[in-house]
Amino acid sequence: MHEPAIPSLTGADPEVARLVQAEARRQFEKVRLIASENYVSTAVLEATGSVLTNKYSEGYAGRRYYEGQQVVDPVEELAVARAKALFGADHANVQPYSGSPANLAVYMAFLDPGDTVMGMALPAGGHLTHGWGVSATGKWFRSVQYGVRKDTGVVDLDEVRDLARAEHPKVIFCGGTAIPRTIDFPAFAEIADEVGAVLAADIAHIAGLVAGGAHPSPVGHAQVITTTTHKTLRGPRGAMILTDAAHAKPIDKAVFPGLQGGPHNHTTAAIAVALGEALEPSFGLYAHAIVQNARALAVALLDRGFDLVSGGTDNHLVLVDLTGKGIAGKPAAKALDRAGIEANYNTVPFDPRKPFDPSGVRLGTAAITTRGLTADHMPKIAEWIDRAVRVADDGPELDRIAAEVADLMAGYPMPGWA
Ligand code: DSN
Repeated sequence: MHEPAIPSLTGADPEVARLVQAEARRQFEKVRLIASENYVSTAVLEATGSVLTNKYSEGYAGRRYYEGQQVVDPVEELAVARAKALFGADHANVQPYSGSPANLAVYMAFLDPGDTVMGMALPAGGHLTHGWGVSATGKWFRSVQYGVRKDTGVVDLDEVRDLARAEHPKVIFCGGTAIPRTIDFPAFAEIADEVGAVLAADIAHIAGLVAGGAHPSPVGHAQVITTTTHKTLRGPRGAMILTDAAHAKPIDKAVFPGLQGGPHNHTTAAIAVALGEALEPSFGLYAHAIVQNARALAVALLDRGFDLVSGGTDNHLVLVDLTGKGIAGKPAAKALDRAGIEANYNTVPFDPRKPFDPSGVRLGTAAITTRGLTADHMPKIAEWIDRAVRVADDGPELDRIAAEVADLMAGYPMPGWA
């Protein structure tokens, strides 16, 4: 049953309530390996579902355009203070609705349309909003894109330096969505500094690892840091922008009134709760356990003959190139899903296939680590993945794997399910 219980919803709208219960059960029974997903705590769920959703509060604490901010102001101030304390940043803006709006605020703050931005190409592991062609950031700005080295699968810092010297971007983005290795923030900072660019580190995927000391921090290297709050950081769906003192004002102006109206105060409260949880010493143990699990999963997959981009992982994420297994990413992800293992198909660097049916699947360990799985479980998960991609067309066999998966997960509690 969904936790907290939803009796009012069940009475008022049984159709939606049934779907919410079904989703909670689905999340309980599966091995969830989507690298950008997690399970929030019941406290975060309660804050998200609170009456704070009823309030409008354009502006910032003490400078709002609507009255009645006696409660919302301290909520936002708490979230900001906790964000600054957790990451050691000069300034935090907790209002961006999600990761893409947070990144758009960086453009709004430091670029004019047509100016040059540099980011990691989407198929190499970047994000749409780092200047990829189909995104507004690639259409309305002049975008130059870097990738990874073909021989190592790791960010090509020589290419980054050469491109920056040649193209003089005003903003350089580092970070992305499918980068299994440590991001070298000091090296990016040196390059940005040389060409006079603002360095924006998008740490959406690794924010929880940074907070928990399991990945180096960009603070002190990147003037601007964007992150979602719902991936490894384990908060509600939302985002934050951290800056040094010199870049605070343009970012605040870009978020409001530049791009957004009223912040989602129920989300702000839930972000404050999640940041409070991340400030607890146990969160450091969680962050390190995520990495241990990803490393163990990578080793177990390599033992079973899977090719991994960059040969392994330093963080929460494993990018599997399925070319050698004779199956494409999309049918593999669909077979895995039926087998109770949730993943997303993903391009791999230099992918000869199309983005809607690419060569890889992306796996992450943040959610299963929240459930309490350890490195000892990873060989079993690799075995299930191996079996599922081998029998991708055999529905009954995939169902048998799903039953085994559900059996394991039944022993590991899920916040949000009682
Ligand atoms: N959709 C997110 C992810 O899965 O990485 C990035 O925006």
